[in-house]
Amino acid sequence: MFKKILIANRGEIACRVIRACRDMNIKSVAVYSDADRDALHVRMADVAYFIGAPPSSESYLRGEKIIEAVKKSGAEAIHPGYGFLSENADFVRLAAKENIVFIGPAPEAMEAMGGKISARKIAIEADVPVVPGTTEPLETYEEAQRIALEIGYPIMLKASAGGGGKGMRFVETAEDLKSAYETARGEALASFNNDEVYVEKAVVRPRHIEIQIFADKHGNYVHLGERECSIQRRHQKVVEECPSPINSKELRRAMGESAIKVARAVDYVGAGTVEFLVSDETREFYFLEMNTRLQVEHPVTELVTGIDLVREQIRVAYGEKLSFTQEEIKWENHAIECRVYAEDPENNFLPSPGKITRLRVPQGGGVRDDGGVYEGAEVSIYYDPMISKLAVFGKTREEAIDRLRRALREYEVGGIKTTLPFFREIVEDSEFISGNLDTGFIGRFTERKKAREVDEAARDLAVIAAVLANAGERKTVSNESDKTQQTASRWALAGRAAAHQNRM
Ligand code: MV4
Repeated sequence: MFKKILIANRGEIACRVIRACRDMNIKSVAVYSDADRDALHVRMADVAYFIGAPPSSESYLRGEKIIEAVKKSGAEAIHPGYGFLSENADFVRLAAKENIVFIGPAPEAMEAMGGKISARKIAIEADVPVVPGTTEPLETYEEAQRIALEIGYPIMLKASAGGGGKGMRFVETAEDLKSAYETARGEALASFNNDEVYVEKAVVRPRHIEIQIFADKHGNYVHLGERECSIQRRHQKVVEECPSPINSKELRRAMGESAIKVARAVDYVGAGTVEFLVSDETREFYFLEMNTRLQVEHPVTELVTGIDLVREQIRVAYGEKLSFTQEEIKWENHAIECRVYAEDPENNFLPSPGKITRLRVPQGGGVRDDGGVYEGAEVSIYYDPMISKLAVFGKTREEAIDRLRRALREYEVGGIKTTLPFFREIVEDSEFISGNLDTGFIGRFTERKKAREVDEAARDLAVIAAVLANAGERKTVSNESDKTQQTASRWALAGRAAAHQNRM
């Protein structure tokens, strides 16, 4: 086995990988920027190398700096985590030139799945269902018009290089096409330096369900089931679970087989995720894209299958065969994960950097917290403000939700704002509890929350009005006007205080 691995990442995922290394008696090497001198991953690793200034472009994205650290440290392999260089084919080639093992797929597989149009073509050739639409970039607006009419509105315009919803437009009718086409292309060019867009038929109320796959260098392919990731805010996942509330044996097997077909088509090696849209009405599924990395939400799959995905990544990269067969994979229990961010849910989820003055992490049965910070640590403005992933499991989805409520109640973070209060509301939401999850969930949830707050404010006002009116009446019947007025204003104050408390 490898003796030393460099982790080309930071935050919780660097800590997660360091833990796997330690479990396997492999030495870990961290890299860090100026902003991360005191970061948890640096403290946890066996050794750490400084790689540059705080902006990612001057540190965690500098391939040559990281290769230099690998050579100095004597590490044999690089674990890229997610984000940063994890899907950068040129970086994989740079490592290969220096005889360093990249823990992930070959650069060709990465490139084949890098563009959405290219990925769609591969899926179609592999006989995997895709959403009806084009397999070439649109040349002109007129072409978009013709195709949209052919497949029927509503449609989606998507940037081939897209991600995070950039360059993506939902188009309801033909009237909206022209401006949507132009803004999608403009946004794609500005964001990805590539203005290729294509058309897909819009799936109504889709669910986002993805399949975890794994392959070794000996041609063995397995799938580890699905993750439901339909709860997203601005195209960022916030809650993920396994199994999907709409899981059935048949759907899992069909989606799993399709995912493996896509992976085989590019000779995939390692951990990968194949994303699908699933129609909530018909349960039909359509290939969306493949992510050629370990995903943020991998813990829910680990909790349900009992497989350590990072350990398996390391074994496979070393050349070992998968440690399990498809038949040996069993799905037990139900797991749910919340991404805890240093963001203010009361202020449009604005990042809330700063010093963590207090940290109490939930513990006990069925709880796993993958964190990247400690009490006293700083949350920097330079990177993604996710501070931890709180994952729980229970025998059933209901039990998992109860566990999640308990864990969220135990969780305390001081000094910065976090998304914990937002999750405490989600776990009480009737649609969430019933598993009625689709891509419109957060929108509807936010509307319900607003309506509730308006209701509460109206009720508080009614209480205050009633108290004041009552005081006014008493004033007219009695003649102790001074005393009554004092009583009335005290009641009004109490009313306002109660109203205020209600909203906390
Ligand atoms: C779609 C879609 C409906 N129809 N594609 C793709 C990337 C993801 N970030 C948003 N995507 C969507 N693609 C077709 N043909 C609806 C969405 C979508 C969505 C998907 C999953 C989770 C949340 C979402 C929120 C808005 C739109």
